[in-house]
Amino acid sequence: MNHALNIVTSTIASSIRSWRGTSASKTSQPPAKTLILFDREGCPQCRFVREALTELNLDVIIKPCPQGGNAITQLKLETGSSELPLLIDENTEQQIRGAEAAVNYLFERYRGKRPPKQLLANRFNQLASSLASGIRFNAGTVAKPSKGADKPLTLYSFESSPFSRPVRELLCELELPYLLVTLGKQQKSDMGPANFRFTLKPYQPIANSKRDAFFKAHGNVQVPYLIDPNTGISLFESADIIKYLNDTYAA
Ligand SMILES: N[C@@H](CCC(=O)N[C@@H](CS)C(=O)NCC(=O)O)C(=O)O
Repeated sequence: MNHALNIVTSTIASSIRSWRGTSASKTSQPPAKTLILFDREGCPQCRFVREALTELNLDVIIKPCPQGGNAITQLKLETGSSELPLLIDENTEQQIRGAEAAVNYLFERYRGKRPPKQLLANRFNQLASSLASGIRFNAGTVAKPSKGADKPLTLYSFESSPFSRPVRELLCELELPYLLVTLGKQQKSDMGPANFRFTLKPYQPIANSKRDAFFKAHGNVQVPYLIDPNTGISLFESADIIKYLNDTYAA
């Protein structure tokens, strides 16, 4: 797909989901062990869990399970079911299947309260999430021939980011596991693109946040940002990241 069209349809997908997965909690503490999510980017149910993870400011290791890929076959062999999403929390030794159960678990465990109803897998939200996948032509659903990667990649992103979604879709299609570092927006001045903040003052992320660490390392905060330990490459710019992933990993 042409990149401009890619970003337009991705923006529409985020709008259909009312930009859930944009804001991030200022108070959540990261768990000792990173959560793991068996996920399919284009799956309407999985989206609710990723939205919750951004809103709770929780990072997660994504194990992509596109249709027709090896990972979903392996998951079925190991757990007896290929139902997605599957959330693993090694901190509490919990395995939670299904979006509603996973979103409830995450909010209760990491926020001490019930999730907002917009993140629950009710009929209205399921319809909206299916439409969001539809407008993306169900990208991030079916496996593409891939060379695979030895080590997991790292992607900085937040769920509703229109520029990050096409990258996540491709990582899923290529079945490349990755650490998803969520950089949701924590204050008004985090809003907007990196070069056009909704503030007149110099941009300053909240002190000691993940955004602050990113800002100190790069002089700004912009997603998507990909780190590939397999090749030593790190990249900004969604179009460049997509080209890199296709050139390096598509078989
Ligand atoms: N040209 C860049 C644009 C990336 C961009 O504007 N990303 C937005 C999020 S969708 C961003 O980083 N905003 C600043 C922020 O979140 O702090 C690309 O294609 O990757």
